[in-house]
Amino acid sequence: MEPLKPNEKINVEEIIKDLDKYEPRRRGWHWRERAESQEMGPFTYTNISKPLTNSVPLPPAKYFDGIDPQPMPTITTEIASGRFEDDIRRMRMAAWHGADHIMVIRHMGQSHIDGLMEGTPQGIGGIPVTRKQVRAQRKALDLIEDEVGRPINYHSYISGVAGPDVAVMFAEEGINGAHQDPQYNVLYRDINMVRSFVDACESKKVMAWADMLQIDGAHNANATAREAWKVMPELIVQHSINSRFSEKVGVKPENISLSTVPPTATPAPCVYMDLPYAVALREVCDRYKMRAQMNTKYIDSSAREATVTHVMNMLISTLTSADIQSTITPDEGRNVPWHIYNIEATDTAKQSLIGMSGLKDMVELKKDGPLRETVRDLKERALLFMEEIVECGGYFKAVQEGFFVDSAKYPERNGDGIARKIEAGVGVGKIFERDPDYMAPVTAHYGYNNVEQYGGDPKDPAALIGGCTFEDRSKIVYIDELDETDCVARRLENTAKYRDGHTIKPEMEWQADGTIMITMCLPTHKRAAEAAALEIGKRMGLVSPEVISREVLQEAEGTRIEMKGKIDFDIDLDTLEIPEEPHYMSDAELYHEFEDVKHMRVVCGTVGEDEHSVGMREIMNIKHGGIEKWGIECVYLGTSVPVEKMVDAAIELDAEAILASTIISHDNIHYKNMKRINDLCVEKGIRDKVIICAGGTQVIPEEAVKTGIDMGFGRNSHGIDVATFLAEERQRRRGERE
Ligand code: Z97
Repeated sequence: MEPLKPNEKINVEEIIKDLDKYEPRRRGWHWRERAESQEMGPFTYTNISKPLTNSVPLPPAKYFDGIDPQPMPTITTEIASGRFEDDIRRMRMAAWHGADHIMVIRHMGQSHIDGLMEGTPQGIGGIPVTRKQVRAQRKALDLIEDEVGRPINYHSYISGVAGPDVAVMFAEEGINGAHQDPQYNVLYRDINMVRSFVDACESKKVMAWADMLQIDGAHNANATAREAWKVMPELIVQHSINSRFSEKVGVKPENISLSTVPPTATPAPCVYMDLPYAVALREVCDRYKMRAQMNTKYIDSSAREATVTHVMNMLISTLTSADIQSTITPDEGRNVPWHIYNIEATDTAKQSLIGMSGLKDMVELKKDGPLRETVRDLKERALLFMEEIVECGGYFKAVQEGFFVDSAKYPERNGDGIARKIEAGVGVGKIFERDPDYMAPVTAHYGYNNVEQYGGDPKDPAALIGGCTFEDRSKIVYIDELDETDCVARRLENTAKYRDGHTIKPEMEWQADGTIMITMCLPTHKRAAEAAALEIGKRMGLVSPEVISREVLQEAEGTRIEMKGKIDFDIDLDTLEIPEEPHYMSDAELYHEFEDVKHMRVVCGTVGEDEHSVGMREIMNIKHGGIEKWGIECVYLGTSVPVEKMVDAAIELDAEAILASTIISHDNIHYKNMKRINDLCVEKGIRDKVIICAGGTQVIPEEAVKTGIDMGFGRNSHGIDVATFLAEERQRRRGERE
């Protein structure tokens, strides 16, 4: 496909064309690379990764020529809209903001489906993961990674009763990372434990062959436990079990990543509790990578509060380590998986990690005191937990006895752990011993392939059939769609008119969903505020208004409400008058013009019978970015300055410009005064020497220039507007600019 153009939408229809012929360009995970130069703009960083070729920098970067330093950790964004085609556009936005690990959340409960799903059905809370969907998204990411100039890792889940099938499909399709942890199946999906661990051998072997990064599922214990922070010893145990098991199957330690989560959040003293846990985990599991995600157990519907939790979690990542910083959507509490929150969270991660980079060069974790004591305590508890698993007869027995996700801090027990029976669960009894004449002429198979009896080579078992799908892609069976109605083609048909570049509708989740969010402060108590908000939504014409967040400002005085709703009309861009973007010179260009090229003196004042002074001062004074900032010398003549005095002062002081403020507009006196200044300058023979500008709230620039002056500045004009004009006008007069 043609490379993407930054100012053109990604063409999803093109991406899904000829998907049967698409071949992934690589396998394996990609880590960010350290930038050769740690200098960027005016700053020296300690550990930034290679910059992107196309990106959206953080908003204040505009003060520094738009630099966009990228931290070293990979940044994950989790995407869960339910329509994979809309997710493709979301991925592109996220990549431009700095995400390079796209984690596709799957439709809830896919774990229970014993086989591959096909086609592109719509999902709830994620997408049904299918070959067509991953192929389309990996193909889109190929284009997106070329556009941003950094490889992007694509990720989903190898969990559930179809784990090995999904693993093979992911290996075939060049998927770069996946969650794989048999404990997840057992504890949270009630899948038979024997089946889960046997399947995990097969899945992990395939993942190892495909060089995928494996992320475990231990974080679910924290999210599920009644008192989440109490499972800290167990979290260490779960991470250790899956990691060692994976290594034994053949996964390289550097491809094993722990899904670690700070176990608590405010109002707990969370850093005090979470930091020792993070240190203990990293010390016990020091061979592996850390994928840090934020706490999502204790979170409400306030994006502000969730963002603070996210940032505090990243403080812990910075004080310890994180190879991958996950972001989730820090608004998980309100369960609205919207584009804007993927981007916000990615920006929050980038901003925090860059802001805190180098912290450890200055701050050291104490080697004694409560930190070390708690670290030791947690490690001992984890070790005792492990020992008790062995004593009771092994992992399966321990699960049966409810060792896991118990809400007490080990070795205390509440007896409320998730207990599963060895002889029960989804897929029970579906493990069969291999027959003596069993034969598996495939690559990356766990255990013996038994190909010798048919003349095969155990080192290359698939050679017996001329290669399996890993060697010969033509053997992959690509199924396009199974359902003619629940599929991407139908959905794209329904939204076709919104892709013509002319018609738009707001969207949060899916193309043209029409969703908008409104924030309001209602001066009443919470229940009344909610009801009032819905009424406001109705009267505004919103379809299905729904309050998604409420925060008490004060019981009687007010409630902050966030409400979503849909609009049911389109906007035709062709009917809009879109004003041109204001144009400004950069700080550097302005400093150069007024400091290096030539000093500029200007005379300023409010003309006529006009005592207003605030506007003129704002334009002059450095405090709010007035023109003094760039070295322009302002001689202020005061208010109610006669026109003659303005012009005479310009002559006496050899000023290059006259800046006249004129607020009063009765009888068009403002324009009349502008004309008088211009005429007087002509009369006195200095018109070609001075630049004349006039400003005020009632000034319309087009009308102002009709009076003969050079420029007018209306409402909302600032120092930068005036300085840019003065510099450019001067350059025009020097013949350096058209
Ligand atoms: C995360 N924030 O980082 P199904 N396997 C594992 C999982 O953790 C999950 C699934 C499968 C979270 C994202 C929670 N994780 C969401 C190890 C889900 C999901 O729903 O069982 O079919 O798959 O992962």
